[in-house]
Amino acid sequence: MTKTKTALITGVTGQDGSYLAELLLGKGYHVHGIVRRNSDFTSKRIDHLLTRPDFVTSYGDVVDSSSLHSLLVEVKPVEIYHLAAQSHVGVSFQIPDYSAQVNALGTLRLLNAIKELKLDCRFYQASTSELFGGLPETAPQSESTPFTPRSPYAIGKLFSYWSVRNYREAYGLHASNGIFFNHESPRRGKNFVTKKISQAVARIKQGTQDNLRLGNLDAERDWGYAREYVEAMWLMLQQPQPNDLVVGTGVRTSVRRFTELCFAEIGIVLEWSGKGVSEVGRDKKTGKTLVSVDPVYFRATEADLLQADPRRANEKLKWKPKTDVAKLAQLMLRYDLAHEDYGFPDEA
Ligand code: NAP
Ligand code: G4F
Repeated sequence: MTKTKTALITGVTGQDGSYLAELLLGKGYHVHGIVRRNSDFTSKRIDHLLTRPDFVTSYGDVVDSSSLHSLLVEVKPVEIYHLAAQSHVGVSFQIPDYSAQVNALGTLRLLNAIKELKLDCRFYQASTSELFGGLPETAPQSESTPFTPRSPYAIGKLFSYWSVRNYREAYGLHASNGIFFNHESPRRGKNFVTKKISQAVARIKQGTQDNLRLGNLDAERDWGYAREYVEAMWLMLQQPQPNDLVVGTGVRTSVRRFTELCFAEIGIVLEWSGKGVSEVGRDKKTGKTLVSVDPVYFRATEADLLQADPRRANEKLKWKPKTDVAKLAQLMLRYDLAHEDYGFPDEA
């Protein structure tokens, strides 16, 4: 009889955590999710899983070593997916110390607990394209592109990246960094740019919002679909050897273009005029200003251009994303037209 595998997910209430939990449950794993204490429930993305006997959650926090240690002893996972983070780059400029506590030291705490407990498990760390810093001259970015992090978020994640490599080399842990480029979905947090745009466009269509204020329209990102990307996380832990791999689509799109794609879904063609903070996007038919620039969303330092060179991961994992950015904008917009909040069934 084969023994059921138990996987532990930190950040299970987040976008990726919820998709990963679904994927692993579908593969027959027992899934144990770590949930941090908040002033209210944050389980919207996993509510549909909470009644399953093979899905369990416990309170824990990656800034609390004792909770991590106790959970590892109790759960004895064979795979750990460490997704918990203060994941907002812009916000990390406002709470740099906390962002480092979570994004840098949180990983170290987990790695060290695994080492101390001599736990026989595989470890995935949610690394990020933000490590590259988005300098246009380095694009597209691969595993061999130098790291030039440009935010407290990215600097914390760089510490985590090297901690994973160090524990792998020093103690032989099967620990991997998934250097993932941006991935979005209807479950994306509402203060990330794609979801902010798709939700605003849906509300404009429904007459409950007037216009949309954005920051840097020129920033370019390599946007994929989160539901697909969690499979690459799992595949990384199925490899005989741990590795650090870049995962993305290889295609870059500006914030301005993503905005156009969403408006096109409701039949509006945007016409842009003005420059910098004076730039606006108007409805070509009516002339109404629908998009304007608000410097409050600018970052002190920006990653201008992130575009993956994902060839190594495609080859090693035999995996490629299927959803392009136009399809992604469409599925997010359609979801937001039908739902005011997360909830299920969603985009499937
Ligand atoms: P997300 O939706 O913001 O989810 C973050 C998760 O971390 C949430 O479950 C959150 O809990 C939890 N968390 C935050 N602080 C915590 C703490 N101190 N202790 C325990 N849990 C904590 O992020 P995501 O988009 O799913 O991303 C998952 C991971 O991948 C993150 O590490 C992110 O930095 C990384 N990443 C994401 C992308 C992307 O494009 N999505 C790309 C590269 C890397 P609450 O629900 O209570 O807030
Ligand atoms: O959606 P964003 O906030 O995502 P960002 O900063 O690229 O970070 C995301 O992807 C990373 C991987 O590269 C992850 F590691 C990280 O955890 C997170 O998931 O911003 C995307 C771009 C930025 O250039 C930002 O300046 O959009 C620009 N932007 C323009 N207006 C805006 C806005 N971003 C936000 N959040 N809100 C705006 O109004």
